[in-house]
Amino acid sequence: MTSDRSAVTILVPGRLHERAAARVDGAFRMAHIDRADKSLLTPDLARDVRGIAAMTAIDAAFIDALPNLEIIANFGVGYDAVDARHAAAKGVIVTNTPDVLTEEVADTALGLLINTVRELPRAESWLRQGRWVKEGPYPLTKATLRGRRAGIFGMGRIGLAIARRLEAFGLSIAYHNRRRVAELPYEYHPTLLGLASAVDTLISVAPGGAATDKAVNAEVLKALGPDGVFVNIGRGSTVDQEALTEALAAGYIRAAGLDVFADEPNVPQALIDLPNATLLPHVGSASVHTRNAMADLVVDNLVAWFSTGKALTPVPEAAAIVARQ
Ligand code: 8YV
Repeated sequence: MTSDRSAVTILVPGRLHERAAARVDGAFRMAHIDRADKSLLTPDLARDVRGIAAMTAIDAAFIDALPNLEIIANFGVGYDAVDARHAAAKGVIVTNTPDVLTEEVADTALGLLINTVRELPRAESWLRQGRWVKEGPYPLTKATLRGRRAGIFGMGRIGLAIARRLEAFGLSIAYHNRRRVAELPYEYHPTLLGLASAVDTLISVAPGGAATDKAVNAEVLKALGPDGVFVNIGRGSTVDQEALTEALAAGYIRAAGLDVFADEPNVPQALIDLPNATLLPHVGSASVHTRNAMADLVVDNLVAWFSTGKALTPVPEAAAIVARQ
């Protein structure tokens, strides 16, 4: 534990939310480098860094280059870009930003689902382009939410918040998760393919990482059927993006709504060209309100760690680590 926080060096590699950076600067000694690359560290800086506030990937080599590192505070609930297992093995705690973004991301998921099924962005373009006046009403949408069976891939906090909303919309709900979640009234499927076969609307909220890499593949997509809708609000890595593009182009499924992509911010032109893809630039949690709350939680974790020796929201890999004196 540390009594004088202003003597603690917190490294900010790359871009960080403005409010988080301002608070880090006020409470600690903040250092900045352009990216999380060990070749940018001077020997003095490498020795001094005790914490990182990160909105970028932190790999094992970077962790290894910082001998006095104690904590990596990740901006975001998803921390697949941080090598948390390696950090934990070295006694470095990793924190993320759960809860404060749950409702915002669930709201976005529902908006994206409705936009995808009812073609609202295209209908708005119809009006803006003057086609309502010239050509008449926007064509009736082939798809509807009515009667849809929703399947949620990833039943964590956000998955549950989406399920509650879908219930209010009158949809039936099933889910796939690593484990069945006790006391949930929704039908559980032990495999993703089993879930996809049982529903026509698959919403992925699953975290990134090796266990979910390209889990939503051609077979899973085809199992949704020709009226199938796929929505992704989790991570782009969980989907075989080429297979998805092919499924949309060939009509194996009806439509997809995507907030996340395999190689952000790069979205393949083939996907952009598809009229049955509704695409958002990773805005799930992106309101001023929610990003401020996430920024505060990043810094509150650092402050708590260096003043009490306990982080507020450690990720599971790091939960057992206790502060160095
Ligand atoms: C943010 C997210 O876009 O929390 C997450 O896991 O994906 C988003 O809320 C991201 O953290 C910003 O870097």
